[in-house]
Amino acid sequence: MKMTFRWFGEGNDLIPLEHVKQIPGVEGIVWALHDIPAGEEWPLDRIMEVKELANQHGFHIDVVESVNVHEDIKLGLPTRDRYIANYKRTIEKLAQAGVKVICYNFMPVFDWTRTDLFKELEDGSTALFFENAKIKDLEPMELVKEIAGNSTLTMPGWEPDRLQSLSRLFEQYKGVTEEDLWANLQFFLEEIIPVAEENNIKMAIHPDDPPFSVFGLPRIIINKENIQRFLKLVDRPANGLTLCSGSLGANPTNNVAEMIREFADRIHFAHIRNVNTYENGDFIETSHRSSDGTVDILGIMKAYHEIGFTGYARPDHGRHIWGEKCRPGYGLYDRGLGIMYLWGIWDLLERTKKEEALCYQSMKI
Ligand code: CS2
Ligand code: MN
Repeated sequence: MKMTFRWFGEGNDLIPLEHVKQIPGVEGIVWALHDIPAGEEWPLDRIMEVKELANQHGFHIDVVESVNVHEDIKLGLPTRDRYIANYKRTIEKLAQAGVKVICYNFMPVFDWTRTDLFKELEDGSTALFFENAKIKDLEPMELVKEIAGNSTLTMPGWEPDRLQSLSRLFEQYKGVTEEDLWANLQFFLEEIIPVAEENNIKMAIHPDDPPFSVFGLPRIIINKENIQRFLKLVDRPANGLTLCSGSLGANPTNNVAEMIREFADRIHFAHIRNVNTYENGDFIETSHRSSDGTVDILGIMKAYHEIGFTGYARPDHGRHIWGEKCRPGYGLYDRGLGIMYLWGIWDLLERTKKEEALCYQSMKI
């Protein structure tokens, strides 16, 4: 397992890379050019700047999260060709810089969706929260004010350019069914996967967060059956997954450990985090500890260990603790704690495996 840490870029992240370096075992930063609008080509000199900076701090830049997909591609509009051509050129440039995995998502309009960014937990920490009843009463624009208006930093998935055209986008998605979205995703994959292959890059789709329809918009990367279908759209290793335990775990019927075993060789990037789900459909993000939420983090780590996972991983979101002023969901402290929890489990699994092998050997003698 190659441990990484999401970092938003110089001047755009409140966490210095020197501090990230102090978390044990972090090899690389997960990054993006967050100011480039979806659909535009990423300039090589900007990519190289990030690489240089990361390398100076002893990090690699193997994983990009995300190269966002323009809405016209998801909508299947004729204008998609231009955006797909740009996407291909971005893949080529990222490959030139040594990038190995590109994370992206195919969620219409909104990326991750929550109703509160700073919901207080019993211990005084705060975390991202999704309130099912609240979302049903909200207009999309009200949610945007609640979310984007509550953060001084631009959050991934809530970029101003995306939100400006919100009402037009909702108009455009009227009548777009899940099957339409599948067809548009297939078209996109058939175009870009060969380019990814030629450039030795693995594409890794992020599941929809939450894994069910919000505001009546279609969502398709939501459960085991749909992921099986996704992988067959273009049945090649370069067409793979970012398996996000927190996103999928917001639906308690999703068994993430089982998915890890089934999709093993197609998981290029592991997002590991916990959420606590409630019967009324609400959920809150928690610490990584297994017993703090309803996602079986222990079982998930066992599954990764069992398949001999050598891909990239990162702690996903964290709570806001110890008075830290940070991006919603992306503080240093709780993600640092999360990494140590994951290493604790992983190291013990490694040790146990070695001891068992020794024991087996001595039994044979
Ligand atoms: C997120 C998303 O859950 C997550 O990892 O914070 O914004 C994620 O980065 C995108 O959906 C990936 O494309
Ligand atoms: Mn995730």
